Amino acid sequence: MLVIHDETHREHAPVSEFYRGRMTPCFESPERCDQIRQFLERQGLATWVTAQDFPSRAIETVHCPDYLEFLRTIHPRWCDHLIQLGETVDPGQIEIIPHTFPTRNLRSIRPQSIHGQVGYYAMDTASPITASAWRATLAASRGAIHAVEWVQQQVRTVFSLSRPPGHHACRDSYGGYCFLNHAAVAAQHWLDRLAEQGEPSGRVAILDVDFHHGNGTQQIFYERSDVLFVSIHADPRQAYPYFLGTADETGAGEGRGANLNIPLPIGTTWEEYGRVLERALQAIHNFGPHGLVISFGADTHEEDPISGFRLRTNDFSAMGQQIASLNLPTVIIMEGGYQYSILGPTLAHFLPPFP
Ligand code: SP5
Ligand code: ZN
Repeated sequence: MLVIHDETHREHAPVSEFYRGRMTPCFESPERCDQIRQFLERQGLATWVTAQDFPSRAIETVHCPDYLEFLRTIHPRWCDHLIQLGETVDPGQIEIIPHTFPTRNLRSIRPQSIHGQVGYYAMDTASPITASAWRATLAASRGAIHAVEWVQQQVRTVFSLSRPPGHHACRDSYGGYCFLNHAAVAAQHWLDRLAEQGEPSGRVAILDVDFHHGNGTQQIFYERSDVLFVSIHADPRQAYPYFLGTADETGAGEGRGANLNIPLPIGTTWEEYGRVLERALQAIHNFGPHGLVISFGADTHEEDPISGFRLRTNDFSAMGQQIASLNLPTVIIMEGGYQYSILGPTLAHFLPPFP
């Protein structure tokens, strides 16, 4: 398996997130990628490639300019603000977390205040912005773009091993540890490349098998017919992101019918998961895409500390086999998964069925 990886992610190492009314350790850490890399290396399962920069407009297409400007500049601006208040600041130690949000009864207009801006673009208090969040998330999106370049070169499957994850990031908001939506970037870059190659009516499917609903990916493509979004996830009545991900969200406008959510209850085992995966794959097959992007989360594993499904390590072989039987050029993007010890074994079961 060709695996794209870049060490830049290590610079983004958030220490704590605000959760359940207190600061708690952040599980979304560099150790996640380290564990997977070491395990795949030891098993001889990967051919490693470093993420490179390719000319692409995909990030600018799926995200808003003001949001990208915010992500790029917020950390230094926040540090300057603290210095002006007379604080002694070590930027490497500063993590930004919002405290006020433009909910329904306020006006959702980008405010002047730096505190207001963070709340304006954030969806939760559990996604700290570190000094290197922008560099790391940009490197991860670069990996996704590079992965698409490889599947254009006759490589059937490419895995982009990266973090922070991406599927909760919307056109202009961040959350769930995600800042740029790498799966959306990959799909967009793929369509752009198909158009360049004389295929203006290209189609790409995104299959999201992370435990959490990929609200960002859904939002980005909700009104588009060229991208089918299919997600199997914990019922939002029981799990993050709480406010999106029900089965009646099927797309709008041109995108009507191009969004399929399959929510499952906490406690779901492979028996039920494998059945609904068949349904998801049938929908992708019917869509007839040129390529497939997988948002892969290892947080469906029974040992994940923040989730609630009961998949076992072996089940990921079956999952890989089922998805690989679609026989499509495939880009796999790393999303969640927080039990460090099972991350390597889980990927080592999921990846091999792909050609
Ligand atoms: C990509 C992904 O899997 N994001 C998941 C985001 C879920 N965040 C909401 C739950 C936060 C739970 N954090 C527990 C950490 C304890 N220190
Ligand atoms: Zn997740």
